[in-house]
Amino acid sequence: MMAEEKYKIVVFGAFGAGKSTLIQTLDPQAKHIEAEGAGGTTTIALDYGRVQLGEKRIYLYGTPGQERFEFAREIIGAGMDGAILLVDATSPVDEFVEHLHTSLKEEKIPFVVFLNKCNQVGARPDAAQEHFAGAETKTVSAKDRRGAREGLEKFVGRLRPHTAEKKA
Ligand SMILES: Nc1nc2c(ncn2[C@@H]2O[C@H](COP(=O)(O)OP(=O)(O)OP(=O)(O)O)[C@@H](O)[C@H]2O)c(=O)[nH]1
Ligand SMILES: [Mg+2]
Repeated sequence: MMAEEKYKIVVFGAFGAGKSTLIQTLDPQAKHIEAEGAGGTTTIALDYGRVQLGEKRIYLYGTPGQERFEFAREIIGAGMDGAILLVDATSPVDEFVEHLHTSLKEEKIPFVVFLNKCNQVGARPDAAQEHFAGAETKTVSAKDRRGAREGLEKFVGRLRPHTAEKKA
């Protein structure tokens, strides 16, 4: 039997940054718990998808972007092997995104910053990149499967697989 490495990767980011879109693009069969929100749907619990990259099996969890769901983010994030901080590059980095960024650093979670919506007019990935200086960043569109897979593969390449000692 082929050895399989497992990874739990959690996607964080502000309301509407594109977390659900990213997971749906990476796994078209992804599942999602949502509600009607202002101007569309919003994640109220989580997204869940799976991606196979060679021998690596990636379990992807998306978190709600609204600030009041901090408790959900804590539960979904428990035992993660790595995180994607998904940032909307069409708007300035705000306090909430900075809070997510600081939390990942404080908890010493390996993370990559995906600068999203780079296919959209008005995207300023350069400004966001400057903000996250020192972190691994990648410009993406959550709608572009190839770029998203590439970014995920590169990031997971520097992680250690999931082990039983971590709480799931
Ligand atoms: N142009 C463009 N639009 C995007 C991209 N990614 C997401 N969107 C759009 O942005 C909107 C919000 O995307 P979602 O994936 O629902 O965002 P989310 O981060 O899951 O939002 P919450 O669950 O409410 O926190 C949707 O209308 C998407 O179609 C992108 O790369 N480019
Ligand atoms: Mg969502």
